[in-house]
Parts: sequence; C-alpha cells; structure tokens
Amino acid sequence: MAIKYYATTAKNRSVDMTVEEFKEWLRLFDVDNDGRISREELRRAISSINVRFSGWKSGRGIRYADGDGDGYIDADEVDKLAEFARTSLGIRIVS
Ligand SMILES: [Ca+2]
Ligand SMILES: [Ca+2]
Repeated sequence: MAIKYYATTAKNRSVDMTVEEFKEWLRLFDVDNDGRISREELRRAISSINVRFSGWKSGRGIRYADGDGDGYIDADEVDKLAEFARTSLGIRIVS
C-alpha cells in the first residue's frame, strides 16, 4: 500500500485514499507506537507528501482534530484529522 501510495505522489500532488487507508498511512508515522499521533509525527507525515509549511500545517491539524485538547490525535479523533487532510492537504478521502 505504502509503495503504491508514494508512486502516486511522485506523479501527482493529489492523492486518493479511503479513510481506512488514511489511518493505515498515519500509523506508519506513529514512530513511538503509542497509538496516537503527536504534532511531530504529523509534521513528518505531511512533509512526506511534499506539502509545504508542514510545521505550521501540523499545528493547525492538531488544533483542528484534537477534540480533548491533550495535544495528540488518538483513534477517536482520526476521522476529524481525515477531514483536515481533505480540506488542507490535498488528500482526497474517497469512500
Ligand atoms: Ca505516537
Ligand atoms: Ca486528543
């Protein structure tokens, strides 16, 4: 999945994923494996798809999706992050 994903990105800035694929993709960046996405992990995810201003956008994404305000995106908040990715990162979430 990841390889196909990166191949697509190289040719084309916009990326199609299902919400499930989006979650799986994010999991690749959960480097400390705590099941949550920190701002730094999100920044790496964003810069991996060549979106500019990844530091700034990761901060915005966390603020957008972090419903309980703990600074991390957990499993319950990922759907909201998918919405952010769709509107701000050029990832097309298909169903
Ligand atoms: Ca993590
Ligand atoms: Ca949270």
